[in-house]
Amino acid sequence: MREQLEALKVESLTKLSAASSVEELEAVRVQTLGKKGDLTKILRGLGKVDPKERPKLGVLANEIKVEFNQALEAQQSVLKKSAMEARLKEEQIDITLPGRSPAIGSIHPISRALDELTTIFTHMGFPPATGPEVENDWYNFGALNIPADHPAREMHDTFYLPPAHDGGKRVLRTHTSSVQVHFMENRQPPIRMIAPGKVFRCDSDITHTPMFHQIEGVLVDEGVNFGQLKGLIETFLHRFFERELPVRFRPSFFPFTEPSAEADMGCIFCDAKGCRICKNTGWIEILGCGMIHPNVLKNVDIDTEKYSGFAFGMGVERLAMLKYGINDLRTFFENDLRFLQRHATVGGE
Ligand code: 2NL
Repeated sequence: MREQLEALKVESLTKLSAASSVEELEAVRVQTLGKKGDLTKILRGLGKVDPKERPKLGVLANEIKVEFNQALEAQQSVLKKSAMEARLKEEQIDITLPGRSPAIGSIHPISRALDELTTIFTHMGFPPATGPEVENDWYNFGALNIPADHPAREMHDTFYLPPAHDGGKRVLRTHTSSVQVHFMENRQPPIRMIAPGKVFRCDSDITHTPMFHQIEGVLVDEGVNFGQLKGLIETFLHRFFERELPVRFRPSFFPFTEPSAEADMGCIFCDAKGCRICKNTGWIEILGCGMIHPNVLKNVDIDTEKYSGFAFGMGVERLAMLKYGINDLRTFFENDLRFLQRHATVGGE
C-alpha cells in the first residue's frame, strides 16, 4: 500500500503540473480526491492492512492530501492569472476609436421626450403608470366630472367604437386622466403618480393630429395645496428645459379641477423679448393644472373631508417641439427618414 500511495503522489502531482486549464485541474482533483478518486480507493483498502502499519499509512495519506491540495492551489492561481491576462488582451478596447451608432433603429423624439419626462417625475417621487387606450364613458368622462352635455364628449372630438357586448359605450381615450381614475380607485392616499401615453381625438389640421401624447400627474394626500403644485411645476420646467426660466400661472377652467390654472414659461427662443414663437408676448403656454375637483375624488372613494390633491397635464409633442426645435407637428408622424435621422438619438443619449 505504501508503494501505491507513493506512486499516486508522483502521478497526481505530475498531472497537476501538466494541466493547462482550470477545467483540467478540476478533473485531476476529482480523479484523485473525489468520491471515486484514486486516493479514496486506496484508503478504502486501509481496513485490510496490518493494524500496526495502519497509523503510518494514514499519516502518509494525509501528507499526500495536504501536498496535493497545496500544489492544486498554486497551479490554480497560475492558471487563473494567465487566463485573466489572455482575456484582458483579447477584450482590449481602443477607447480612442470614434463611437458607432447602430445601423438601424434609433429613439424617436417623442419617445425621447417621454423618457426624459418620466425620469424627471420619477426622481420627484411620481412613478409612471399605464392603462387601457380603449375606455368606457365612465373612466374617460363621468368619473372626471365631465357632464353628459360637455362639448368634449361630442362626436367631433371623441372616437367612438362599436359598443361592448353588454351595450356599454366604448371610446378611444381622449386624455390620460382615465389612467389616474383606474389608479386611484384601487388605492387610498398618499397617492403620487404620472400617466404618460397616447391619446386620441377626432381632429386633424396643421396643429392637431388624431393621435398624440400626454403626460398627466396627480398627488393626493392630507393638506395638499396649490403652493406645492406651483413649486413642483416650476422645478419640473427648470429640469426639463435645463434652465431657470420664469414661470407664471393664469386662472383657467377644467371640469376636473377647481381652482384650475394654466402655466406659461418665459419664451426660450427670444428670452422674453418677443418673437414669432411666443407671438411677441414673451410667454409660452405649457400646461394645465389645478386642485382635483372634490367630485372626482368622491368618484374614486377618497374622503374629501380628509384629503385633497392636485393634478396637471401637458402635451408631449409641444414639449418636444420646444425643447428640440421642431417646428411642424405633423413631421413626428410622417416617418420621413430625413426627419428621423436629424432628430433621432440612440439609446442612452
Ligand atoms: C392640459 C390640462 C390637465 C388634469 C389634466 C386631472 C386628472 C385627474 C383629476 C384631475 Cl384624475 N385632473 N388632470 C388636470 C388639469 C389639467 O390637463 O392642458 N392637458 C394637455
